[in-house]
Amino acid sequence: MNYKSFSRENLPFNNEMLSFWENNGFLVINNFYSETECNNLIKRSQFLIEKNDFSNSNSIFDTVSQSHNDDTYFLDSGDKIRFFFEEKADINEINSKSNKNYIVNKIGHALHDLDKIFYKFSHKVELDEISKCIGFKKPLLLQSMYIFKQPKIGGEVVCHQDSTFLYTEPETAVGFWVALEDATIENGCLQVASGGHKGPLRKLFTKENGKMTMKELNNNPFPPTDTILEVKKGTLVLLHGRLPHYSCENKSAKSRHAYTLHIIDGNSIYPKTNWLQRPNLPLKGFIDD
Ligand SMILES: O=C(O)CCC(=O)C(=O)O
Repeated sequence: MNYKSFSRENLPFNNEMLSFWENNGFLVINNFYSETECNNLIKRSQFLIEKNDFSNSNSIFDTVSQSHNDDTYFLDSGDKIRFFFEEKADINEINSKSNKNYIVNKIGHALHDLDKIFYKFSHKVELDEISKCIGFKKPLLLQSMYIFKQPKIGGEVVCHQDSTFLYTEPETAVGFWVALEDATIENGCLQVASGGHKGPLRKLFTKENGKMTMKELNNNPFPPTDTILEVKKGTLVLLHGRLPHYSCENKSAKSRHAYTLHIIDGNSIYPKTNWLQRPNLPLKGFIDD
């Protein structure tokens, strides 16, 4: 499906943006971040990788096999900065030392609070305004991820709804996804099921008896991901927590770096059964109180 994108000049939301968001469950805002802001974040991710010692790490992030789900390195990462590898990367001693920038699939999940460069990128007054325009009373930044989609080996992100993993009562999760490099069909851009946020939540990733379980809530298949979001560097994409979305493997020679931030409303209940818990790091809004 073709879709309309909007520009920074349209902010804060006009009526057309609001009705696009309500009807489709996503919204694309071009040139939201400058080239320099994107480059600074890319450089920072490289710095964080260089600084980190990977010799004892082996946590792979793979949404196909979901092998990370029982992994305490992953499950304890909600209030930390942790590094996860590509499933197809050759994680050996040499690559873990001298090819570090190529083997990482993503960094998560509290970059927005713990790193000063990511903090600045994430805590923006315009993001606060957008969240209020789409109905948030008390936006809280819950999770951040730097996703690399490495050339040739960048893994698929299987079709999912974000509320499966970041559940509140009532459901409030929204994703702010930023292209740090041009995202195309070749390097694994986002693909969404336009309007699919109006369907039910299909699954819930929940802690039961101390173990994470993927519980089926509704077995209706997702509608097809009919909209390919090929976007330029600096574009911001808003994703409703119920919107089915996916990105394919990157078989091309170009990486597809992206940064994604998920927020919830502080006026909702955040159950203890969610995988992401931040016992030592209270959630914050976009702007300092
Ligand atoms: O960047 C991707 O490929 C997937 C991102 C995603 O699923 C999300 O931000 O919720």
